[in-house]
Amino acid sequence: MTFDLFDALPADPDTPPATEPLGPGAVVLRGFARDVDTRLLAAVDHLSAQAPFRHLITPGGLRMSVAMTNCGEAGWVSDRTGYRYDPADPDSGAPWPPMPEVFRALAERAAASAGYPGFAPDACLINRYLPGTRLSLHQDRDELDLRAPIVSVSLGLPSTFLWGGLRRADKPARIRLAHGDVVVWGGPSRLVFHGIAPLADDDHALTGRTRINLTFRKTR
Ligand code: MD6
Ligand code: FE
Repeated sequence: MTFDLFDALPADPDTPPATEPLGPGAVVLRGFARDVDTRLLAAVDHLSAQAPFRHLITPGGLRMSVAMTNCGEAGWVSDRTGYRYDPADPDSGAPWPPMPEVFRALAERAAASAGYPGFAPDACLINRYLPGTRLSLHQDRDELDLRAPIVSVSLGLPSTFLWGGLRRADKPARIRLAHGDVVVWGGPSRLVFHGIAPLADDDHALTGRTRINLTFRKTR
């Protein structure tokens, strides 16, 4: 007879589960990106030297408080004419920088462990938050193929993620997202309204007074 000592140990009540369900087809993978965090952040510095962060203007004429840039074959942009995926950076006319392999591999690995094997993102939106920055409730619906999930990676300062419902008026749950957490969502949750509450001021060892979010999409 074999006896495995570890089978006898109860779950540590202080250790939260690594995978938390958020809704149907949506999960938070706690700390999933931590093993590559410094490589991701170095890549963000490199990418934003080529395609600088900027504050986009919404179709309604408001300047977004989140600063954004992109990498990959297409980048998400907004201006007075609307939202779109553009193969070029409108500020320079040049193609967006290619998606680094460490980005692509992480997104594929996260999607697979959330039940979406074979995720092949063609776009990565990079969001930068400073204290006070917020992102109001919205749906991600500019992608042609809504069967593919979205993979969202949080780095640096923690944030409060607002997770609503399929109607704008649904009251959102508040979910804490910390450095290295990855949210994967698709399926019945793909069009859920979501946002980020105003970022609290703090200092993070790797990013200072900044939160970085990477969202990977398959746009076509
Ligand atoms: C953010 N994220 O976490 C903003 N959208 O900074 C998003 O808007 C988002 O995290 C679609 C799917 C996952 C996301
Ligand atoms: Fe979004």
